[in-house]
Amino acid sequence: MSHLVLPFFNNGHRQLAEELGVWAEANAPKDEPEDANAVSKALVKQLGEAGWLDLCVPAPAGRFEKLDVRSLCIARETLAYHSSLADFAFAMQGLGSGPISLFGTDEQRAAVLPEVGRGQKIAAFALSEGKAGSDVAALATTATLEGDYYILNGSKKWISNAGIADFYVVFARTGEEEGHRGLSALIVEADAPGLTVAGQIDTISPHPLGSLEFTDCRVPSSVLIGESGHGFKIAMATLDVFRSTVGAAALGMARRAFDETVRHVKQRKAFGGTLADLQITQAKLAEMATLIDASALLVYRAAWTKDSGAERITKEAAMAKAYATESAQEVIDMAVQLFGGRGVASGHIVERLYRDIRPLRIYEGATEIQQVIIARQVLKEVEMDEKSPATNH
Ligand code: COS
Repeated sequence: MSHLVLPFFNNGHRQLAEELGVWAEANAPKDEPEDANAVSKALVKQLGEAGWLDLCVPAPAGRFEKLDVRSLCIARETLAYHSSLADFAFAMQGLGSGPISLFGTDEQRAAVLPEVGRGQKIAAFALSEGKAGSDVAALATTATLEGDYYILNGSKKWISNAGIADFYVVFARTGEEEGHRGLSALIVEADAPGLTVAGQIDTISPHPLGSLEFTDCRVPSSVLIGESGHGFKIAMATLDVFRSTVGAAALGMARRAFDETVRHVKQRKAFGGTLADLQITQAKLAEMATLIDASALLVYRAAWTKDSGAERITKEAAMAKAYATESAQEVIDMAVQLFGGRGVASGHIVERLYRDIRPLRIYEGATEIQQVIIARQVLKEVEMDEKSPATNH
């Protein structure tokens, strides 16, 4: 991880990368598990006991006063290098409790975050629905205030940790206004009456994923996070923080594919030498190395910008997520190609990475959504420049 010498980082970050790397090498699953739910649950416990999940929540439950996005990124990059499921287990503790960390009251934080940070409570972020994935403002699950309770009705789909989570941060329509201004975020315990897990979803990269059904699900009004009607912005601000970490996970996977490939091409005999002697191979290695370094710069630029106090890193995080995930897919594809037949054999490390990287280009906002976000921010910046007196001579 040569980028750790860059001025984005301090010695604490470098030490984290080294220590977590040693831990992951020894503890992360080496093979794809038969039962992803059970292994994920065990990984949360293991990560918690080893003290790594305190990066996912702010102090006093966590290690840092505010979430340190560079540490989250280093952790995801390191874990994803070894196991996409270990990375997933870590990441979901952060994303699932993120709205509480960023917008919760002291009471809400105290009730949830210490256990999330110790791996004793599993968190989940319940935003997507069957008919509202990219278009968050179209979500239809309702939360109707009746006295001191919200009554939830509707369903959620593609929810990571559905079935193993202890609580869900649920985004629902509270109806203050139409569209994005009528949503709120609520903490719903997994055993709330009226909440059922409506099925697990199998994917090309197995991890806990499923649907939720709310039927007159009654929760106390004290579970509201932030202000009523501000759910859309809470979701977006949480995603701003965690999207750069998705880029970091992609970076870890790309790096693993690259390292495996370099080892392979240096020893694989072909045409009287090794694959590495061929200029066509060298061109691929050059492309892979450059995509990886460019991704690292974008990911850690976004993380550093947030850690340096920026209120929003919407554009930087979207660039990091889109570029690093798309580049990692390209890098891993080149790795598969250079491994030849072995690269597509079930169970080979690059075959697994080829499947593991794919969902990252979709979840937490597909690449096309990141492009929309980047373009809107760029246009907004140009508009502001045009209005600013300094450029209006
Ligand atoms: N932080 C704070 N506020 C934000 C924000 C952010 N990152 N992004 C948008 N907002 C605000 C806007 O400023 C706007 O505020 P006003 O009401 O004051 O005007 C409001 O939110 C609506 O924003 P926008 O007009 O951009 O909303 P759209 O409905 O056009 O949707 C996209 C925007 C497409 C970007 C959003 O729906 C999205 O991110 N979709 C992908 C969802 C996703 O990641 N799903 C995966 C689920 S987790 S696995």
